[in-house]
Amino acid sequence: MKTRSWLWSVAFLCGVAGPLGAWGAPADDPLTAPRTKWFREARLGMFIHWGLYSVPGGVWQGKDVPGYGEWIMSRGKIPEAEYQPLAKQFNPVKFEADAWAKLAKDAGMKYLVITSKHHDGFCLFDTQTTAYDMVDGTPYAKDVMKELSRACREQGIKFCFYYSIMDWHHPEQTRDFPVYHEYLKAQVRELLTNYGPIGIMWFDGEWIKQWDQAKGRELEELCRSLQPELIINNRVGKRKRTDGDYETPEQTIPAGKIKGRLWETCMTMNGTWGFKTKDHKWKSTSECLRKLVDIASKGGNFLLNVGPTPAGEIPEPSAVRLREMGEWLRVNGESIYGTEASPYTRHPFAGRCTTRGTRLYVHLFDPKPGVPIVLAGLGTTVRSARLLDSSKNGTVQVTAGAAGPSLLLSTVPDARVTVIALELAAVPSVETRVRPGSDGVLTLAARLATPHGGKLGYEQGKEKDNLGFWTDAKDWAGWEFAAPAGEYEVILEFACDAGSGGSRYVVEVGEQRLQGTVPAAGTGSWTAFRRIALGRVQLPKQGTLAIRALSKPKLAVMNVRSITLIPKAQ
Ligand code: FHN
Repeated sequence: MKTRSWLWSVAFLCGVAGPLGAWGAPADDPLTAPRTKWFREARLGMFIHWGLYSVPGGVWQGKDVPGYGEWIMSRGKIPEAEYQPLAKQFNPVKFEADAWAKLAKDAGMKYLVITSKHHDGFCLFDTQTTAYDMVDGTPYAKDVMKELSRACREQGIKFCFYYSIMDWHHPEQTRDFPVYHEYLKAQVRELLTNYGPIGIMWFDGEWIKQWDQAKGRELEELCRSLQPELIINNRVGKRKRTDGDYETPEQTIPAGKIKGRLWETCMTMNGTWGFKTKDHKWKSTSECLRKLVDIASKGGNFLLNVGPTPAGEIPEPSAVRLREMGEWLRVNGESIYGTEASPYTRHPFAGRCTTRGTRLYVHLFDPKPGVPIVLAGLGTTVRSARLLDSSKNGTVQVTAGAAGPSLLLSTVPDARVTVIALELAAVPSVETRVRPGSDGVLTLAARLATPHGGKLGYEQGKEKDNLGFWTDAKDWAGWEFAAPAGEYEVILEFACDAGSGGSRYVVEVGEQRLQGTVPAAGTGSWTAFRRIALGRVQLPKQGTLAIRALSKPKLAVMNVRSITLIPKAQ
């Protein structure tokens, strides 16, 4: 054990302050600590799943094996004795560490996380703990991690390790865990000793029953004692909010910011982490960019995966998308890197926002020239506006309005995501409460609602400007409002396909409830909207109005375009 780590351990045991807080936890706050500054600004990283599973590429004995490519040993029920010989075929003669690091750089990625050891137990790094590794076990016989860590440092990319706690290869992982536990710690020591400064230890496979919170804490303590600047993900423990430095939602983007925690969404670019020869379900560059923007608008990072081939090449469809993302970021990156989350929890337009002090970046998805975009609820004065992409010499016209400033584009430089930088008179403040118009009528439009649940959401385009996909009766929608207190008539504007009628619903304001039933015959189609008076409510000066389903006998409850509240005096 290196002197330094021994001292840290002694210091820790004597209670001397070090990089450690309570047993393994950091002494600092990851949300503000200097050691996490690069991560909080990075926004985009490359995930790499590469190993023996890349050799079969999802096919075993001529048959397609379902599921992720890196799970082929398990999903294909391949005996260890038949899987291990793959090491003798793993000879990535086309691997070029510099090319991988340069592609990450060209993609605008600030860090790279690679599988040092995945669940199959094969080690891509040179380890003294087993011969089941790249150097002793393959014809390639070189330490690819040494090469890649060097290349990343030369490109200014943070080099990071993924490491699986679960290990299908080590016989003691299931039989005599303390033996395997020492093996695991010895390997983690090697990873944090032999490859220079490491940005992140990205643990995984923590779900095994032999792993628990205490072991997670001990592993954190070991990692932080070896590299005090290291960032560790929450899967070092059991993914509790106190485990590691940040949360790791996978293949999904949270509905909003994760309060009190740094976070990073990891996602495949097609349908698999590890290489599969037959998986061509590639996300488009536009989808990847819009996911990056959505994640940045909620203050998170995007860890986007590539699964290299057994020969050591990054699949061309991945490389094309990464280079196109990099081109977009070279023009618009100031609206992503180092920004803070949007002031909106619900964006009243097709797009997202990020902020930097008094600057508000408005990211528009597929905007149309000459069609105004209303930043409803933005109460801060706009001083100036400019397109980040000046390639089309476009202009932005800003008009103040009762609901909020509106933006008018003369041209659209990039339909995928067009970014407008607004200089404001102060830090942006958004009033998300819906207010009545000058006529006193309070119109709760679908685009201003907050849907709750996994399916119900806002639909826009063609004849759609409504809440739709209400296929889960537990989903509901709410509006925050501010209006003069008093009695209002409630008008619901809804549509329902002929075959999906009969649902019962309720509109609630505080304790007041107005119930209704969707006609059995619906309204004719999902876009044949009809208005119906539900009754009267007493509105408080501000509050929440909710619409919920009480029953859903068919496919979906209904589509909702708006709920209008007309003051009694009218
Ligand atoms: O089982 C792994 C999977 O193979 C992949 O590595 C993902 C990436 O985060 N993690 C686990 C599934 O949660």
